[in-house]
Amino acid sequence: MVELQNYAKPRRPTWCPGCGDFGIWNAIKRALLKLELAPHQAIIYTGIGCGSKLPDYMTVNGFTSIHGRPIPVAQGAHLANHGLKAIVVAGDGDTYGIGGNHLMHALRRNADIAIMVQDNRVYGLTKGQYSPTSPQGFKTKTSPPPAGAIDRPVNPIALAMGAGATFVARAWSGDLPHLIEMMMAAIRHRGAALLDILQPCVTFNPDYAYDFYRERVYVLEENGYHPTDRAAAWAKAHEWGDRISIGVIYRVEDRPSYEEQVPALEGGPLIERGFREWTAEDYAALEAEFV
Ligand SMILES: Cc1ncc(C[n+]2csc(CCOP(=O)(O)OP(=O)(O)O)c2C)c(N)n1
Ligand code: SF4
Repeated sequence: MVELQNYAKPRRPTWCPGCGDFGIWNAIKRALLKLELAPHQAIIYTGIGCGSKLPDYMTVNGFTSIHGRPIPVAQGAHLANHGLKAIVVAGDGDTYGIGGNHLMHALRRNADIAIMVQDNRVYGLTKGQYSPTSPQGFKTKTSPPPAGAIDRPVNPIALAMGAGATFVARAWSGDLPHLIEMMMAAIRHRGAALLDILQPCVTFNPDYAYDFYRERVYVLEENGYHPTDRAAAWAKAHEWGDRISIGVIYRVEDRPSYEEQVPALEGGPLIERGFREWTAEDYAALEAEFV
């Protein structure tokens, strides 16, 4: 039987005290445990960012890609071994900025990956530049006063719905039981799941920390909300201000994943099927065709 300590590692996170990454780190271990996924049955792909250090601090398969690229790396690796649960954990800069193109295509393909975004609305690791989800007017070294950030922020929920996502949810790192539920639902989902996790960066974005979210968030599941109603979900996607919903905002249940539709994967994960030795005749046939 798997236990919580199976995911533990004797290494202390270097995150600032109070960082929301601690909640995400605690929640993912518990979500894997509740799903009875042993460390060798899942893999966490990350990019580069404060939060992307997460697999360093737990026992699980991990793949640190480069900034903005964990999604395509996960998609490729998942084609080779779709028997392993694929989870991407990366920052808002990583996922909605430099990796935004990859996000869109993974969602429309319904690639079987749970994408969890540590959305602190700032670039943490590189010391506080504004990010795609930073509010207008946010003043940083790259969005200096008097105007601050001029761009309108990305709306992750509407972006994902527009891209054809079949699972779109929001959680926040200060509500651990609910975050665990959302992570479990995202991992269980058949196809691509986007889970936007509101996460305080207490060092570079202190105005959007614990008090801000605690005063505003409410749980959709407790309010009779049905995530299969697209029109209601679209309206919910644009609710942001005094009230911020957390929960599954939109879900399509009957669409097959990308991997389920790839004919070459019908016989099971490629990695388990061995490799055929190439003969001299195979090479000769290839040469005759292309040279
Ligand atoms: C291709 C590339 N561009 C830029 C960087 C520099 N860089 C590293 S992390 C980062 C942003 C981190 O912000 P985010 O992804 O939101 O994660 P956080 O640190 O806030 O968790 C940037 C711009 C890089 N490492 N590689
Ligand atoms: S800089 Fe921000 S995101 Fe990075 S560890 Fe510190 S509080 Fe967390």
